[in-house]
Amino acid sequence: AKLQRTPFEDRAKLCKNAVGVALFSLMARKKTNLCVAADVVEAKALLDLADAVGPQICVLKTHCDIVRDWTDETGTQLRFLADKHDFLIFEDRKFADIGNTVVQQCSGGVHRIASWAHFTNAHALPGDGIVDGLRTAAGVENHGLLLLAQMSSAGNLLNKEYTSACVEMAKRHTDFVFGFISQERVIEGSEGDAFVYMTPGVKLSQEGDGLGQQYNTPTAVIADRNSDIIIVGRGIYKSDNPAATAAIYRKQAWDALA
Ligand code: 5BU
Repeated sequence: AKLQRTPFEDRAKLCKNAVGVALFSLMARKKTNLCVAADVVEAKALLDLADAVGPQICVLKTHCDIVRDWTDETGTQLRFLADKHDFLIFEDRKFADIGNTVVQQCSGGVHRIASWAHFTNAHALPGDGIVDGLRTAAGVENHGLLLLAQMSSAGNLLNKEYTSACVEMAKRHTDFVFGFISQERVIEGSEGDAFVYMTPGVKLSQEGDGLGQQYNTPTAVIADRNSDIIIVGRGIYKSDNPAATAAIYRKQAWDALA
């Protein structure tokens, strides 16, 4: 039997973090659960891609440290496009250090992530101090954090026990942590409805990349694994027409909710 899903607009009311509330609300309003992983290496290509796929997405995921000519203006322009097209910016930084260090890594350096990203993510490995550090770096208002509960890559070390520990950590920080990067929904029931689940490793054709990436289809991720948002990189930005391809992924992922 098909599981009963709580509508995103109702989940917005359960979430205790402002960015999580904004994300659930925008998904309900815009009717999209597609995140594009914009893994291109030049600022202009990143902004062009964001402008092209912007109408289709709820979230643009960045890796700012692969962009060879990143400047403060790149972040400013991304924020402009996020307002123009109504999407949120997620810097997939995967912080993994002690609290004091991640404060600097998130707010400072060349990238000043906290100044333009709506939210970022972290490994739970160092303990609760990483969450406290990132909360400090971000300021309390209008920022949020996802924890990496599961990964898509072959042979990863994030086993069931580790995933459970991530879930417990998230529950201790619901003011700031509003969800997970995971391969499936990792908290069942109404308690789990307060968190968002974003899943990478999604492609319509499922052969891997020779470097350990493992792919599932949008339908498998949303309908079978009960995740909320698909994250698609090469399946979209390497296609001949990223805007049109994004529309195809968007429709499949949204239809899989029904
Ligand atoms: P792809 O081109 O669709 O394979 O890109 C996937 C993106 O998601 C890429 O930016 C990765 O860094 C990111 N990713 C992932 O693939 N798997 C994971 O478990 C996590 C992030 Br966490």
